[in-house]
Formats: sequence, C-alpha cells, structure tokens
Amino acid sequence: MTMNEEQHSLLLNSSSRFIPPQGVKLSYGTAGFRADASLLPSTVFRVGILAALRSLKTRSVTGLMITASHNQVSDNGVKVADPNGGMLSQHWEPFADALANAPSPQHLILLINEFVEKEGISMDGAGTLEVLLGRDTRPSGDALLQAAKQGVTSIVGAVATDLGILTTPQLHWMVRARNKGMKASEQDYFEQLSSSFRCLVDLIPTEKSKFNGVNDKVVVDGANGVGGVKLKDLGKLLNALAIEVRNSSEDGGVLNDGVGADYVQKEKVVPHGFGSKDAGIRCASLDGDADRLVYFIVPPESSGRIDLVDGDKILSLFALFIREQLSFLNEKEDINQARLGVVQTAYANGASTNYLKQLGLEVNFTPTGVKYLHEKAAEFDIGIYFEANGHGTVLFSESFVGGLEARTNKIASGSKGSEREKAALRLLAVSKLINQAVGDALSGLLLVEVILQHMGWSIHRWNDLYHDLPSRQLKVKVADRTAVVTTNAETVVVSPPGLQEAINEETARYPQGRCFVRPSGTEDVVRVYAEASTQETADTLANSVARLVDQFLGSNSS
Ligand code: 16G
Ligand code: MG
Repeated sequence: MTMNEEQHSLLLNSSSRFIPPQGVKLSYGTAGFRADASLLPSTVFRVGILAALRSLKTRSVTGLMITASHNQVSDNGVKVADPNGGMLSQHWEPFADALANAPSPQHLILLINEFVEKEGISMDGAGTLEVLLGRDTRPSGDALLQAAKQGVTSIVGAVATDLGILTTPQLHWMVRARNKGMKASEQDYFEQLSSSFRCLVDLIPTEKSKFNGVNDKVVVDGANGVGGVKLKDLGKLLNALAIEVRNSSEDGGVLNDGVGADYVQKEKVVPHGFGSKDAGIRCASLDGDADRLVYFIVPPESSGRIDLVDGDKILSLFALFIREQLSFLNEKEDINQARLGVVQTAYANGASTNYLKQLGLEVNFTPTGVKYLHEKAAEFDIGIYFEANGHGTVLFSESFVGGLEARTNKIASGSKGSEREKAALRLLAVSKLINQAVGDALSGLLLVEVILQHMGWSIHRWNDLYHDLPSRQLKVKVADRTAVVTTNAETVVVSPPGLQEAINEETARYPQGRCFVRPSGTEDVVRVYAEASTQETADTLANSVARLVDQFLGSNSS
C-alpha cells in the first residue's frame, strides 16, 4: 500500500525545501517538540505531515499548535491535537520522533511508507482530511505556521486551516468541537464560556449573592503572551466579573520574562507589573500559551514574595464545589452515586493530598505530564486533575452529562427549582464552562471566580483551606538522565540500584519528610522534590538528595 506517484513527488518536492539542521536530535518529549525557533522549520513541516496522516488515519479533524508555552521567547515548539481534542495518541510518538529526525527527504518518504503500511492507512485522499493550525504570539510563529501548512498540504487531499493566534486550549477545544459537529469558532468558544459562567452566576444561592471578597476584581498577569489578549476579549462578555489584565503583550513586555504562571509558581515572587500596591487582592497568572493557571496573594510588606495559591488549591476548590453539588443530586439517589475522582502527581503538596482524602475523595497519582493525568481522570464520571504548576481541568463522562441533560431538560428555564435541580444545572454548566479537551487557564479562571462568588469567599478564605508543607525543588545536571528509571508514578527509583534505598534513609530523618527524583521530560536534568515540616529541613533534604543523585549519576560517573 505504498504511495502513488503523485504523492511521492509531492512529498519529495516539499521536503527538499525543509532540510533538518545537522547534529540536532529532537524528541517529542512530554508535550511536543521544543527548541530554539531557528532550528524548527523542518520539524514543524514534518509535524504538519504527521497531523495530516493522523487525520487520514482517524478520518477526523486534527490540530497542530505552534508554541513553546512558558519557555523563553526565542524558543518555539509544535504539538498535535488528536481528534478528541486531547494530546497526540502516545503510540504515535515514536513515529513523530523518527519523522523529525529523518536525515533526508528519501529517508522521510521511506519512513512514511513503512508507517502508513503498518498502521493500515490508505493514502487515497478520500474523506475528511483537515488540520486546524494555531500559534501563540511568538515572533517566529508566523513563519513556522507557513512551514506547517506546507507539511499538511504535502499529503494529497489534505486541507490546512489557519486559525491564526490562539491559546493552546482554544485550539484543542476547536478540534474537539469540530469532530463533535458542534460550532467551533473562536466566537463560539467565547460564547460557550461566557454563557455557562452566567448560568452559574444566576444559580448562586441568594443568601451568598453578595460577594464578600476583599476586592471584587481579579487582576491577571498574562505572561506577555496570548492569554491576556484573549482574556480581554472574553472579559467583555462578562458582566458579573471585573478582570484587569496586566502583562498582556500589548504593553511591550517580553514573553515569559519575569512574568507568567511558571515563573510565579517556581520562584514564588511577584511578577513584573505587580507590587505592594496589590497587597491582599486576588491575583492570577497565566503561562505563555494559557494552559496553566495559578493564583497568588501579595502579602502586606511582602518584599517581593507572594503567597502562592497553586494548582493543588484550584483542584481542592473545584473538588469541594463539585462534591457539594453531587451531595444535593444524590440525596434521593436519583443519579446513582456518580464516581468522582481526583488525579494528582507526586509534585502535589502533601497537605493538599491529605485535605482531599479527608474530604473522602479518591486520590489517584500518575506520572508528570498532562497526557497521563487526563487519561486517568477520564475513567470517572467526574474526574478532576491538576498539576501543582496549574495545568488541569475537570472531565465529565458522556453518560453522566447525558443523565444531567435528561434531568435538567425537565426544568423550565427561569423556574425556581429544588436544590437538587439547581445542582444538576450547575454541574451541567460546569461541564460546558471548563474545557473538556485539555487544561485551560481561561475557563479555569472563570470557574474559580464563580465558585468563590458562590461560596462568598475571598482568596484568603480559599487559601486557608489547608496550609502547604514547605517544599524545595532542585535540578541536577548528570551525564545521562535516562539512567534514572522510576515507578509508582515517579515516586520510586528502580535504577540505578541503591539510589532509592539511599533516598529512603535520608528522608526518614526528617519529620513529615517526602522526597523523590525523576528525569525531566523537557530539560536535560534530573529533578529533585523535597517536602518537610520546615523550609529549612525541606531545603536540607533536597540538597542531600541532590548530592546522592550526583554520587550515583554525576557528570563524571561512567
Ligand atoms: C510539560 C507538561 C507539563 C509538565 C511539565 C513537566 C503538558 C502539556 N505539559 O510542560 O504537564 O508538568 O512538562 O516538565 O503535558 P519536566 O518533565 O521538565 O519536569
Ligand atoms: Mg503552557
């Protein structure tokens, strides 16, 4: 089933215009290819081919996003959105790696022929064959998007639809919507988010409708990326919420430079544009492509430090709200015991896990990376997943949403239903508000905001749900990070032998000590995470374990 003459010459022609840089090996990694933008044209071109083949295989629309998220502005990256709006199917990742690294057009064509045969893809150009393309605000984005277009259209019959500048979650949302036959434009995205937000506001219990927040405005750091601009557009559709956007990329700041969710979460300091004048008010930070969200508080006399309200706390807030709605629903066991599950990674603060368990929730752990958390969360009727870094969402199963729809259809709109009916309406609105394809800072922000209004809570009240254990993260440069192999959602090292025993021995010396190491999926380092009862002991534990990692794998070891 090899390709015909037309296809062969089309690929040969186009790929000879995109020769890969010498001596660079790229890997699809945790979430797509990332590198200095100057190295990427051939990779992006080839990912265009990949996305078109994925569309051909699934007979559905796929997506291709050009972004390097929270990385510096000179970097860029590319990833594929699968037909369901999620990440590229993991069993295609090795093919993505092979494609990106094929040294010549001839090798590339050979690889495609082999793969197409193995996957039983017929290259007949029939049926849906469309790839939606999006990019963030990076200056290299436009040229790379053109390369992606050429890659897509190197497959006979494939159409590349350029959607211009989007957040990553918007593109994923659109791919999902298209394949479900739903309205899928950016305007549709804004309308769905704003109307479900309004619906949730209308369902706020009257006794709580007077918001007790210290300040009824949320101030958002847009990382000088795409998120701030989009949030301004979305904000125009919301009456019940005042959003002030700073670092929106329109005021000349540099993308991810001293701003954004990654910076705020890792450094725990105020981003550029924020300071003591913001003491006590509700602040939030997006990352460069708006798929991460964290909140923070500038304490009085902060000297630059912040109180971080991270992904774990967002998860806890969502879990609390959803659990409350489910308890109303289940009162008469009408919708039978919906299965609610939460998913975290080892980076979740131990205090958050304890809190969630105390609520009686089932807490699951997966390795780092959205694709793993998402997959696990999809096993539940309602699955809430978050990484501490602010990446997460709430997934609703189709059958559960079907049940809610059947129940809420009976309720005349505008009528004052029972608590149970309102709970069903609220859950349905949440399922429409929060992005079902992937973690989305904009929809996450709206859900946080409306839940705070619903509860009548300030950010301080929310932040007081539990107190984080002090923690420390370090990175260690080693000769070969792939020598570290882990199991149990990255909490246990199985190789090199002896390292885990040494970590256990060290950790046991610290009250409330917890520590793990793992190879990064995005950087050439081994990461160390430590938690303990005080900041000082967390720091000491992290440093001691970093030394152990160095002893076992140090740059000088063979
Ligand atoms: C990527 C992942 C993020 C993960 C991070 C870990 C996606 C969309 N993004 O940014 O979820 O937390 O990698 O990086 O999956 P690390 O492996 O370098 O620690
Ligand atoms: Mg991101």
